[in-house]
Order: sequence, then C-alpha cells, then structure tokens
Amino acid sequence: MFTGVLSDPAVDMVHLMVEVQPVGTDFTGMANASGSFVTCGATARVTLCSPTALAAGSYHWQACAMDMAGAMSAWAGFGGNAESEADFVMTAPSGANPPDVPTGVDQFQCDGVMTIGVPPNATTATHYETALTFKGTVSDPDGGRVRLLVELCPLATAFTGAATHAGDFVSSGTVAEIRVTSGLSSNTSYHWQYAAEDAQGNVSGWTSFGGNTEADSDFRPSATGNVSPDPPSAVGQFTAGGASIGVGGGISESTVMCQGMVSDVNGNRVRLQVEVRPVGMPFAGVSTGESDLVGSGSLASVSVGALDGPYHWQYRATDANGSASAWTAFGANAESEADVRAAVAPSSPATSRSGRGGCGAGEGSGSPLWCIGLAIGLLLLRRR
Ligand SMILES: [Ca+2]
Ligand SMILES: [Ca+2]
Ligand SMILES: [Ca+2]
Ligand SMILES: [Ca+2]
Repeated sequence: MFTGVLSDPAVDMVHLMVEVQPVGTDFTGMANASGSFVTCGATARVTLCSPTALAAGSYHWQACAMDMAGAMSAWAGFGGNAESEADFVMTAPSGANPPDVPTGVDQFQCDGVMTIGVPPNATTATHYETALTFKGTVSDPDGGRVRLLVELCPLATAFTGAATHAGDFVSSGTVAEIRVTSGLSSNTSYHWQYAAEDAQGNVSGWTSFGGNTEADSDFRPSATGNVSPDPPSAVGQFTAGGASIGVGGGISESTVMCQGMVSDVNGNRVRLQVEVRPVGMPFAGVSTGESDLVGSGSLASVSVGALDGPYHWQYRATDANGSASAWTAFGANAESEADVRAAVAPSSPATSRSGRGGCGAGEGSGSPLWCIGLAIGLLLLRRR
C-alpha cells in the first residue's frame, strides 16, 4: 500500500497514482495503480493487493496526484534516494517452501533408544512389543517449525501418500519423533514411509524407510513374546539326488536328505533339526544335523552323511530365537524299525528275479552286512 497527503490549489477532490518499477527499470510516466478520490488534505491510499502483482525483488516507485478534472501534478520519486536504489524489497511469502526430506530417520523400540533392525527379508525380525518410536531430523528452508509425518501400513497394504501418524511441531533442524503405542497388530509385518510438514501445511517428498522393497517387512511387532515354531510338516527323506525314499527304504548311498516345511507364528526364520540314530540306539533329544535358517513357510533341508546301516530319526523346528517345537519321530513306525537303510547294495534285476528279497525300498528288515553279503554272493554266482 502506498499513501500520500494530497492537496489541490482548486480544493478539488484528488486521487493518488503510483508507478512502481523494478530497480533497473526506468519510470514510464504511466501509473500502475490509482486510489479513490479523497478530499483535499486527506490521506490518499493506493493498494497493489494481488499477491502476484509484484514478484520477489527490489522496486522503486513514484507518485503523482490527479484531480477530478484530470489535471495531474508532476511525478515525485519516493524516498529521496537515487532511482538505482530500492525503495522496498518484496520477498517470497513466508514459509512457502516445502520442508526438506527428513534425515537420519530410524525406527526404535518404544523407549526411543534401542533401534529395531530392518530384517534382511520379510520374515526375520520380531520385536516383542506392539509399540515403537519413529525419529528423524526435520528442517525447512524457511526455518520455522516442522513435524515428522509417517505413513505406516501392514505389508500387504500399499502406500497412498497420506500420513497415518504426525509428530509434534519442532524447530527446523532438530529431531522430531512419533511414538506409536496403539493400533499395531501382533505378528503382522509392517512397512512405512516418511515426510516432513511445515506449519503452513507444505509437505516434503515421501521416502520409503529401510532401503528394502515394499514386499519386505520393516518391522513385525509381537504382543505374545516369542512363540515356538510349528512342528515341521510334509516331512520326507530323499536321496542326495532328490529321489524320495519310502519308510524303511534302502539306498546305496551313505547320505540322506531330510526335508520339511517349517513355519513360525512370529515370522522368525526357522531351521529343521534332525536326530538320526542307528536302529537300536534310542533318541537322546539332541539334534545330529540341522538346516540353515530359512524364512517361515519355507522348505528346509538337512543332509545327513556317513550313514551305514539301518537308522531311525526324529525331527523338530527351531526358530532364530532358539525356541524349538517338540520332537516328532519320522515314519509313524516303531523305533525298533528302520526308517532308512543306507549304504546298501542297489536292488538289481538279478536280486529281483531271485525272489529272495533284497535291499529295495519298502523292505522292513535286513542288515547292511546281510545285504552286502547277498550282493557279493550274487556277483560270484553270475561270474561262474
Ligand atoms: Ca516452509
Ligand atoms: Ca521399507
Ligand atoms: Ca518364534
Ligand atoms: Ca521311525
């Protein structure tokens, strides 16, 4: 707004006219704006009120008066300074710039101190409370106050760009936090993204947390604490080449692959453990072989080598926290019976034709020594 006190020799009604130009642009003698007529001696006002009328920058201006008859005074420059100098400076509206993307963002236990590691895959980590804290440093090019925004979704739900949680406003350049103490489902995997919002409601770009894909869990809360894995399912025994071995079956090799599906309600990684003992030796409840940890809901394999003779075995699942399911004996047979007989001679056409039994799958008895003896005997017979 520009104001001036105007007078007129004829005591006429007068109005104020102004010409505003950027510094560096000469006046043209044409007014940009004029005010209402006022009585002589009163204060006249001219307002350039459109926010876009004057871009950010430096300006100089001049004014003149015009009476109702259209008679104009001379133009008078404002400020008594050189026209190469600014009479006023327009700046961008306060706070108009969006905040910066938050930095140093991380997820913490409810205490806000212990970080919750991002699992290397969707099913690794559980933290045993249904609460957590998000923290990050927020800033805004305009300064002022800024807050952290988080969009938190179950893994199966895609982001929409709308915040589900907002922290309190803090000074630009400081750490903002959001504490989430309700609404989280136990044993559910979540992913989240973050942004910052300034007091004017401007929002930075959103950034996905964790450096992982949106198919991967960022955290997985559990209200129940750790739960033992489920007993393995679909358990079977196979040759190293992947051929299924029936219960009591014999193989010429000395290695058996035990496999089963493992799962854990917490989503922990799980391994398959087996205890393989010669027939006649009872189980001790101690694993003699185990798989690598695999994701919950995956197939786990244990390779057991250096076997020679009839064996029985049992299995269980153990999660990454060391919690195990109960042991289950394989084969649904008596522990006095073999589940597998290793390093026996392969059944051949000769043994099949002999009708004297052999070492093939499904045979429930026979020692490896007996089998080997039989094989050598048959070999000798065929050489004659
Ligand atoms: Ca701003
Ligand atoms: Ca993520
Ligand atoms: Ca578990
Ligand atoms: Ca068995």
